[in-house]
Amino acid sequence: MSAISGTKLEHGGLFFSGVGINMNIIMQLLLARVTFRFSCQVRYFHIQQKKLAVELTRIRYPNLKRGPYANICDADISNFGKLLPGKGRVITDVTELEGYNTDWLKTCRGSSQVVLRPKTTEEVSALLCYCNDRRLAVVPQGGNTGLVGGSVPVFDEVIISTELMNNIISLDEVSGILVCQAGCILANLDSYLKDHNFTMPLDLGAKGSCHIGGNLATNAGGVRLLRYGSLHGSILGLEVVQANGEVIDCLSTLRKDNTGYDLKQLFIGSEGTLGIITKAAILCPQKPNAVYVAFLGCDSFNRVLDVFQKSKHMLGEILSAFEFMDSASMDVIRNNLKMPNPIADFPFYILIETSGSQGGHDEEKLNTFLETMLSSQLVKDGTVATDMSKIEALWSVRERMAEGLMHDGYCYKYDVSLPLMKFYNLVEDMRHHLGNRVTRVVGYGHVGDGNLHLNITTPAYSHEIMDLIEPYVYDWVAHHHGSISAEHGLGFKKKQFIYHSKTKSAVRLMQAIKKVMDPNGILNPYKTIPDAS
Ligand code: FAD
Ligand code: 2HG
Ligand code: ZN
Repeated sequence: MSAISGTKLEHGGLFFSGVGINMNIIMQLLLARVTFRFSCQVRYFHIQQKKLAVELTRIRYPNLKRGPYANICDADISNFGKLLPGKGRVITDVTELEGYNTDWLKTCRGSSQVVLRPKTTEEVSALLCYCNDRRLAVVPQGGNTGLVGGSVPVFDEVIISTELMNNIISLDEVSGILVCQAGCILANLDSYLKDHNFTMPLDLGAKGSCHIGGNLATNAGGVRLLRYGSLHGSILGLEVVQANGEVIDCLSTLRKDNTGYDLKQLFIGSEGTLGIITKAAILCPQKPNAVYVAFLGCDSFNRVLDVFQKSKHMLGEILSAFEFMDSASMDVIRNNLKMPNPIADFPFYILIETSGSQGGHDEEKLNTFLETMLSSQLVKDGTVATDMSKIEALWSVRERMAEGLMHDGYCYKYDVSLPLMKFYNLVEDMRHHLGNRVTRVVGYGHVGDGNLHLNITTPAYSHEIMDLIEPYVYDWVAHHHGSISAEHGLGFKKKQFIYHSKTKSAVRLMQAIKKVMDPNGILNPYKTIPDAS
């Protein structure tokens, strides 16, 4: 990758020199806008599954017991073929199954013998009705980019993939309401919307692979949550198929609809345990006309927090992302991905994005803000990108962290919410706790949302290291009144720690809801909530 050559930030001001008209900058901005549409078609890298032998989950976790489900037989495969006629709809080839059985992190591997690829809601309904009658356990799967082992089987569950459910159904160009099938890839939806002057209210590093159904099932957060809020607010309606095959049509496209319980909210974040999401109605914001990204260096985490506070005050409504990473994270980018640090070395880095409707207005605000940050020494150095290729280059330093960490071998991944004052203490404490037994302990994440990504790596998986980290990390988070899962969910890996963030009575209610909606427990067993027994 070539060096990033965004506009250099210097105290006293090369950047956006003053408030007067600067033709050079206006040309740059115009260019950025013109290239925007084209670049978004190609900007996303598809996340590849590398071919590595990953230990089977049932072997790595020998205490697990397979649930009371039926074993799949030849007659089932043949019946699936009748329900899904045509080529490539029922996959049983062992080599092809590998990718569906293994999670993106290469930490969980199931041994499912079949992947089913429906195209319509009716087909999903027929498949679930069949599996429920036969007591065959099922894993719903979208882009398989989940980070908590929720998207792959633990034993031999049938995989129902939404890959072929990728139709955009409608876009209301007045209200910005998009209706689509669950298997649409997030980046494709965003590209489509950009052509119509809208954007998705959600953005994350896995956008080139993850499906909107998977995003909803995990209630994914990502880098735009600070601006557009959680999916609980942007989703107007859902169509979902229940475990017994019954279709629940809550696909409202109304902004206001207070008629009875808001059932769609139950499915958002339910990680495939309550139903399979087949369609969604999404309220999409207007595409911003002007986007700028600043990448800044700071001396301490307290300075990062000061800059965050000032950015809310001074950038106000145009602030669309506030991300941070520490110097150990930058080492991953440099050493494992061979990408350059866009600025000089600092203990902490901040990525700030602004999105607005008027370039000149945003430019003036950002300029004043950055001048203030530099003159007050809260920020020591930085670079600003105004055109799309440089903006993407800066974002990739942050967004490719998860990929970079994988080069170390095994990654112990924690995604927690913490009060900002305690936020970085966890990383420091964990470094102290683990000493030189691990390759590295890094901290980065969505400061704007109080969401820390703590990652620890070792050359290979080690039970001893795992025992040192868990439950220590969860006790730490609970002690500081945080959440043990901010945005990735609980999936397979974190389900037993739910009590660190939820009360016994809350979990009991979840179990009761699960029992009503999936009495045979066929939907994504071994995930998200502990069994009632
Ligand atoms: P999958 O991984 O296939 O499935 C995830 C869960 O949803 C599983 O439990 C599965 O059973 C269930 N599921 C999938 N589809 C359906 C459906 N149609 N109906 C019901 N259940 C279903 N997450 C964030 O929140 N924020 C981030 O910033 C972020 N960045 C990431 C960056 C990278 C590089 C990677 C690899 C992952 C990142 N993630 C992030 C995690 C992941 O991308 C999200 O959880 C995403 O929403 C998962 O979507 P998916 O289609 O890949 O779902
Ligand atoms: C991100 O914000 C994702 O980049 C992944 O949520 C976080 O790698 C992680 O821990
Ligand atoms: Zn994240």
